[in-house]
Amino acid sequence: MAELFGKETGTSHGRGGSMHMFDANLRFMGGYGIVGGHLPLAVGGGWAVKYHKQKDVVFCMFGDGATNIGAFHESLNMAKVFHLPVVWFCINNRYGMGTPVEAASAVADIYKKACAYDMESIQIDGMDLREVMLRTSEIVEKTRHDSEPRFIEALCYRFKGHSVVDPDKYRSAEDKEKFRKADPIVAFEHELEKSGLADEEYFKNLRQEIDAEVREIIQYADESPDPKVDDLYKYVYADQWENRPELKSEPV
Ligand SMILES: Cc1ncc(C[n+]2csc(CCOP(=O)(O)OP(=O)(O)O)c2C)c(N)n1
Ligand SMILES: [Mg+2]
Repeated sequence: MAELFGKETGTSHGRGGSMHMFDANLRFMGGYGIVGGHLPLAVGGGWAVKYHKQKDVVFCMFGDGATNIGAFHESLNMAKVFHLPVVWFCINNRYGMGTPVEAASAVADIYKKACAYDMESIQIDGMDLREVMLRTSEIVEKTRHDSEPRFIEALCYRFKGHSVVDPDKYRSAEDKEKFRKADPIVAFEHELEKSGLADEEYFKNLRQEIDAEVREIIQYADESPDPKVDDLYKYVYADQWENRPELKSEPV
C-alpha cells in the first residue's frame, strides 16, 4: 500500500508505484509496466536457478494480452531450448484492456501457443479455486523435478474494467452478471459452508478482521514519509549510492 501511495516505506521506496512493485526478500521479482516485459526476466531467473543447481521454480504470471508480443515467443523458446524451470501462468480474462482475445490473438485457446515450443500445456478453470491450486501445484512440482518449462492457461473473467479510466462499455451486462455469479471466492465460501467447515458467523468475523487490517495498512501508508527530494537519484543504479557518493544528486 505504501508503494501505491509513493511512500519511502514502500517495497520500491515509492519509486515504482503500482507498475513496479518488487521485493527480493519475498522472492517477488516484480511487476512491470511494459506488457510482457517480465517474461524475458523470468527466463533469466530460470537460468540462474539452473546455473546454481537449485531446486527452485520461477512462476511467471501474465495476462492474455502479453501472449501477443514478441518477447512472449522468444521467452518460451529459450526456456525450452535451455530446459529452464519456469512455469508460465496466463490469466486469460478474455480481454486485453477493451479488446477481446479473439480480436487480438490468432489463436484464441492460448495454451495452444505453448505447443509450438513443445511444452506441456494445460487449460484450467480459473474460476475454480481448488482446480487452480491443485493443478498448478502439480505442474510446479513436475517442473521442479525435471527442470522443463510448462504452461498453464487459467480461464477467468475481469469483474471491472481494465483500470479506473475504462468505461467498460465493450461487454454485455448478461456476461458480466453470469461471471459475477460464478465469483470463485463466493463459490468457495459456499463450498466451505456446505461441508460444515465454516458458517456465516465465521465469514462475518473474518471480513471484519480483514477490513480492520486493511484500514490499518492504509493508515500506515498515509502516515509514511514521502521520499526526500535529495534522494531523487537514489536506486537508479545498484551500487551508485553506496560506492559513488559523488553521484548524489543536488537538491532540486
Ligand atoms: C508493450 C505494451 N503495449 C501496450 C501497453 C498498454 N497496455 C497496458 S495493459 C494492456 C492490456 C494487456 O492485456 P492483459 O494482459 O490481458 O490485461 P487486462 O486488460 O486483462 O488487465 C495494454 C495494451 C503496455 N503497457 N505495454
Ligand atoms: Mg486480459
